[in-house]
Order: sequence, then C-alpha cells, then structure tokens
Amino acid sequence: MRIFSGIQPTGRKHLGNYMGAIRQYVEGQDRGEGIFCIVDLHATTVPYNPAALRTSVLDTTAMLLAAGLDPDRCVLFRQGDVPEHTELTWLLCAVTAHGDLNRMHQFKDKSARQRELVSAGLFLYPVLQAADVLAYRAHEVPVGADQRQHIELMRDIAIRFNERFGETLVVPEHRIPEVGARIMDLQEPERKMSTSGSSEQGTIYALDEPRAVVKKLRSAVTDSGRDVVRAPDKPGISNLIEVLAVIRGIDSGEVEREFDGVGYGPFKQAVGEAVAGYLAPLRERYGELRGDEAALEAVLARGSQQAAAIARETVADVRERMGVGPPRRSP
Ligand code: AQP
Repeated sequence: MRIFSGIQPTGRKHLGNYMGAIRQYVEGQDRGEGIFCIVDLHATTVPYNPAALRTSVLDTTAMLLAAGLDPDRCVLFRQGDVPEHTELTWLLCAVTAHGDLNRMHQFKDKSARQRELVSAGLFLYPVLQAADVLAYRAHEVPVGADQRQHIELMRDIAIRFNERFGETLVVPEHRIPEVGARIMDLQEPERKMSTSGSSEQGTIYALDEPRAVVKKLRSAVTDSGRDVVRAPDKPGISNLIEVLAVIRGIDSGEVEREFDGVGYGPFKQAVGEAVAGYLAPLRERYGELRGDEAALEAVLARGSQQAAAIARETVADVRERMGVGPPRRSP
C-alpha cells in the first residue's frame, strides 16, 4: 500500500499538525510505502517571503525527521524539486469543476483574510494537492479533519479523469485519526488550532519550551463549570480531554473517569505537563538535526530523485491518455 501526504513549510508547526498529521506519517512507515512531501509550492499561494520559505523548508524537514521519519524507510522530498506536480496540476484542471473549487471552505476562509491579492494559486490549491497525491497513485492520505473536503475533491478528480480518459489514476482514501483529528485553539476553542489564524497564546508550537507549554495550557479557555467531561457546550475542556487521550493512547472516556471530581485547575496542569513531556524528545532531536543544513538538503535531494521516478511515469500516462504531446510509442 502506498501512503502519501504533504505538509506546508509555513511558520512553526503546532500540536494540531503533530497530532492530526505528523504522528500518522511516522506510523505509516510501518504500514506501507510512505511518501511525504514538503509543499513549498502551496506556500506561495498566500503572501510570503522567499528567503524565509527556503529556511522554513529546512525547519520542516528537521521537524519531520525529529518526529521519526526515516529516509531509509520512506521518501521525504520537496515539492518544488519535482516539476511533474505542476504539470499534472494543469492537466487535472481539465477535469476539475470551477464550481467545486468555489465551494472549498479553505478557499473561502483564506481568501476572506487576504488584504491585497487573492491569488489564482489559492483557488487552485486543491488541484495542486490532488496532483501531489495522484502523481504517486497513492492509496491512502493521512491528514487532519480540515482536509476532508480536499480529499473528497481529489477523489472526484481521479474518478472523473478515469471515466473521461480511461482507467489511469488511483482513487485515494483519506486517513483521519479517530482522536486528535481537529485540535482546537486554546483561546478560541470553537476554531481549530492553525498556523495562520490562531494567536500565540492559543497555539502550542512543537518547539515551545516546556514552561511555555504548561503556561499556555493552564490559561486555556474553559467554561465556568468544573466537571472534566466532553459536551458540545464545553469545547475548551473537550479539546483538552482529547489532547490527553492522544498522548496517553487511551480513549477520551478513560480521561474523564481519571479526572472525575478533580476540577479544571489540576486537570489543565496535568494536561500541560503531559504535552510538555510529549513534545520534549521532538524538541531535543530537532535541536540536534536542524544545524546540519547540508545533511537536510541531502535527504531532500535523495527523496526528490525517488519521487520524480514515480511521478514521471504517471504524468507520461496522463499525457498519453489526454493526447498531449507526441504519442509515447509509435503505433
Ligand atoms: N488543528 C489541527 N488539528 C489536527 N490536524 C491539523 N492539521 C492542521 N491543523 C490541524 C493538519 O496538519 C497537516 C498539515 O497542514 P498544512 O500543510 O495545511 O500546514 P499548516 O498550514 O501549518 O496547517 P494549518 O495550521 O492548517 O495552517 P492554516 O490554517 O494556516 O492553513 C494537515 O494534514 C492538516 O489536516
């Protein structure tokens, strides 16, 4: 089974990225052939700084390696190194409905936040994402719950392509974790923890100092009650229960039982200490890896070669089916 996922090299990775996506990548290496991509082209769809983008790619590479991705057991590469992604994006536009792109929640949210330019790239973001996955004929895509709609769209694109041009692409399935698929902002627990839309206090960054982690969790917004139970009108406490359940590898009901009658203060302190302990090895390992930029570039260069060999085949098949360019073989 082939597993593919991409992650943006934007900003600092947070607990949501880690719980919803990165930990699934690491686990995916044991279940199948993992291909993981740092999507620098996606990062150009909103205002950005070119020099900072290059640095962030290396930050994200070090983060993924620190989390446990092993370049001997998976392919880890930079999207911009494999031009087949952009070519396939254009080819797939032929079977992508404009109306579907218009309905994407992420486009609506992010375009509303742009002050100067809503780029065409932001609109086409899900088609590039479809090209990322379909280029590798991946079966499974580990992501957080916010990506559900984009995965549905890429499935539709693959199905429409196969119907129109003949069976060529694999229709992938999403893999969204049962617990930890949508970690919420600590200060505004009705919205997801996010790189671009959250405050410093509402976000636990993977590289936050342990003391900062405990402090942020102690000041997490909760309601006026004191029972540690999940409920629709208790989004703050429900989020913290879920976070602790992921860390302990238990279900949320067990967390509720353990903290029955304890009150919010001690519970938030316990979650803070657990999160700080959970992230500590990642932070330490990141510190060891980040300084050696040549080694990080070497990992990406090797990954790009492995990735390109697969993507080239798919794009050649797609061009052939679509009648683009000369025929592959003479009749
Ligand atoms: N809050 C979250 N809970 C669980 N999973 C999450 N993911 C993102 N937020 C949460 C998952 O992380 C992966 C990488 O997402 P990305 O490539 O979009 O990276 P990002 O831009 O840093 O992620 P954000 O925070 O979602 O940024 P914004 O909101 O600015 O776009 C994905 O699998 C995603 O589901």
